[in-house]
Amino acid sequence: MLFYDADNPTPNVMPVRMFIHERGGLALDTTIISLAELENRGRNYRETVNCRGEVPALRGQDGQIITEIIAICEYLDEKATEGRSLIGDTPEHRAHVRMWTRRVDLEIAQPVVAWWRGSSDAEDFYMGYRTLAPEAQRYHRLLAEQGMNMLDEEMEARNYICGDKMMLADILLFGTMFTMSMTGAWINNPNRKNLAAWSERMRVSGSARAALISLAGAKDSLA
Ligand SMILES: N[C@@H](CCC(=O)N[C@@H](CS)C(=O)NCC(=O)O)C(=O)O
Repeated sequence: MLFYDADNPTPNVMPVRMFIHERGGLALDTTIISLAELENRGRNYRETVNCRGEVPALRGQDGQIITEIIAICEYLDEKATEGRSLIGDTPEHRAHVRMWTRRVDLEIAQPVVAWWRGSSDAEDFYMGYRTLAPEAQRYHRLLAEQGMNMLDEEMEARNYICGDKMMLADILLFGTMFTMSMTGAWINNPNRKNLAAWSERMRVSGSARAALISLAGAKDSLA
């Protein structure tokens, strides 16, 4: 399997990197695609890997290309030869984890990314390769704040989003919030006490720290 990673821990590659470390039992080759040099928007990458010009991507065991964070993580979870499933061990558990993964993606992660994509930094970064909506930036922040307020309340007396263990929902949300909070301090509001405690728990975890460097750099520690 070949993982198409980025040159930085971006909101979309960070969750996959973290998932791989936390899951265990996965042997992958990694290639770095330079977003800074727009390699992902070049014809070669679009024609041979992802026609949407995005990372992350994964070339699976049969050569098939898989994109979209959640699809990649679900595939890797099934392919792992040891470690702990981060999706769940029973139909009920998997349904619970998938429900929360979808909620945090729709209600927080996507609005947070859309908020950043409304900034002038994003306009410079994408150079016209994405249709951006700067006029909706404030709306996206308010949507994300609403989602985080709800989750903060729901996480009273819970260590992780789905209960007592770190699962895909935690990894997806943390990867986005952590990377995006570098430009948006509002994302980590300490007044959302449960979410702040969860975020700190996630930040100090071994998989979050390992995910700060690319999987190419971390290859030895994965072996
Ligand atoms: N829906 C995709 C989103 C992928 C995505 O937006 N990736 C960003 C990196 S964080 C990207 O490739 N940005 C560069 C660009 O669009 O030019 C997923 O779930 O993986």
